Amino acid sequence: MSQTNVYFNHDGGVDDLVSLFMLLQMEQVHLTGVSVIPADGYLEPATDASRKIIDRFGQNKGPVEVAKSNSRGKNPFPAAWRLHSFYVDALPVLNESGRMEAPLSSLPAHQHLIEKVRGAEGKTLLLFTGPLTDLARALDEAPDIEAKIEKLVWMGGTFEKGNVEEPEHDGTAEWNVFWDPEAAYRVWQSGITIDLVALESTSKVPLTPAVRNRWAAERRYEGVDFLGNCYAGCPPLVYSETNSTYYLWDVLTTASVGRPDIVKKKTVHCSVIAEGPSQGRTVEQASGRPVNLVYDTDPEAFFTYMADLAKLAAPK
Ligand code: AGV
Ligand code: CA
Repeated sequence: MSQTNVYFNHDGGVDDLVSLFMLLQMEQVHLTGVSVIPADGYLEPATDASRKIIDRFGQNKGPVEVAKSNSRGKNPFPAAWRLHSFYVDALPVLNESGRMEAPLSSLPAHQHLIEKVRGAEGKTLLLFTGPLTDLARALDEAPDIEAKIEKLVWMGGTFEKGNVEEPEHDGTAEWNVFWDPEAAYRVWQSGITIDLVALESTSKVPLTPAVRNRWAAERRYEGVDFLGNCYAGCPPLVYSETNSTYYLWDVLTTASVGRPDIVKKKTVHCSVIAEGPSQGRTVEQASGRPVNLVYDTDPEAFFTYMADLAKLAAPK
């Protein structure tokens, strides 16, 4: 089977780490590298958890190197969310062997990305489930890589209500853009094709008690049990949305790489606001650059795909 080169940069949230787990189960994916930026998580536990997930659940992939980012954002994530990275890193299933074998790169993430894109045979698809800081830096340092990027699939943005609830902000932005609005602005200036998995689609896949029960009922599969355990630290949607309600933002983004048929896309011309009270907002604008907005999904097909992939992690 022909494989697609995929380079994955994530920011250590629960759904970022579950995304890595999912990617490792996709047979059509050749994972050329992983890097971790300390935005919605802390660097050490998010990096360690990534290496342990590759060790424990990367049975079908060759060695996958992990790199740490030295990028820092403009608007920090709430610590309460970032602490989830310690929880996943401590899960017993990831610590049973007592070892960490997936190689750690000595390069910072943005240079690791440059190295892996340049070194790949053919083009590479970039999957980003956190802020775009490392990509913006990579493009500044090595403009030649643009020609070798197949496209960027990014969890970020919205053209409806944002999810940033912070003083001095008007609430119009999505968090991954808000953390480093200038980085998104920079990537928008490039010629890279962008698939934008925005809140329009991710809001269709909240974590709910029903989803949890579905995983619980199939916990005899080690991979499905892993999903349930990862999300046990996240508040579900029961009555109405709060600032801590969890959606499967990044996992839907990752699933759209393996199964493009479960999402709907349309072209939108837009730009990114880099400063002021709306910083991080993505706005529709006739003069803006085109992106493929992922605006809808079929939740049932998505959750079925997710569980099916998880079952591959530990065949019974
Ligand atoms: O805005 C969504 C992004 C996704 O990449 N992250 C979480 C996902 O990893 C930030 C975020 C928004 N609301 C959150 C977030 C919440 N309630 N808990 C944790 N992270
Ligand atoms: Ca994320």
